[in-house]
Amino acid sequence: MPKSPPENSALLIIDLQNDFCSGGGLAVPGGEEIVATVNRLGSGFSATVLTQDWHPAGHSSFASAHPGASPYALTEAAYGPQVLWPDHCIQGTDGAEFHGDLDTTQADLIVRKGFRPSIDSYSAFQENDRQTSTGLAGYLRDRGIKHVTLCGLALDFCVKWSALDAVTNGFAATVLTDVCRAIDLDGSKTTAESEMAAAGVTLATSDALL
Ligand code: VGL
Ligand code: ZN
Repeated sequence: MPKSPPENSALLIIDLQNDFCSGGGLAVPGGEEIVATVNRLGSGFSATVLTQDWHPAGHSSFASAHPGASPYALTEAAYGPQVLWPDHCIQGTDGAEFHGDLDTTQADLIVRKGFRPSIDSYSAFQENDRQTSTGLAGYLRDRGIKHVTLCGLALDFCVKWSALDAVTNGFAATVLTDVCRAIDLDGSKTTAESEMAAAGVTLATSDALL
């Protein structure tokens, strides 16, 4: 029997999609290993939200959209530095679907992000231009949510930015680090954990809830 999450608390499951799992376009090592635990986190939350990375073909964050560029290189977008990724999570493809074992029935809301051709969005709250809102903060506020618990992929990109923006938007945030996996570009996993801790995000493990 899962232990109760805090009152007015939402579970935010970040980008648990085929392309971030083994064999996917932007596979995060061990991405699929977290699915069973995510399912066990269960229904004790006041709200459960899934995010879905959802790019149009030829998205500006894809290296393939920049002639001569290699994946994982940095480019300068209109809004600042942007990592170029292998093609992933293209709208309507199998890679963009949630992992087949993920129990999506508990989700109240699916937030799609990264659908604007010229703006990437790591965060569930705010796109990479740091100005365009996804609407999630308003949704959570309207539902009386005060605290978000995050898990999913990838710890050092979409989970990190979502957790930091949760705090910026006035929510308390906890990241379940064992229910995340990282891309770990040049030590980005360790940096992400320090940045989150410094911003007041609580780093915890799922045994606090299971
Ligand atoms: C992600 C890179 C590009 C993520 C999404 O889910 O962390 N990373 N798109
Ligand atoms: Zn993406």
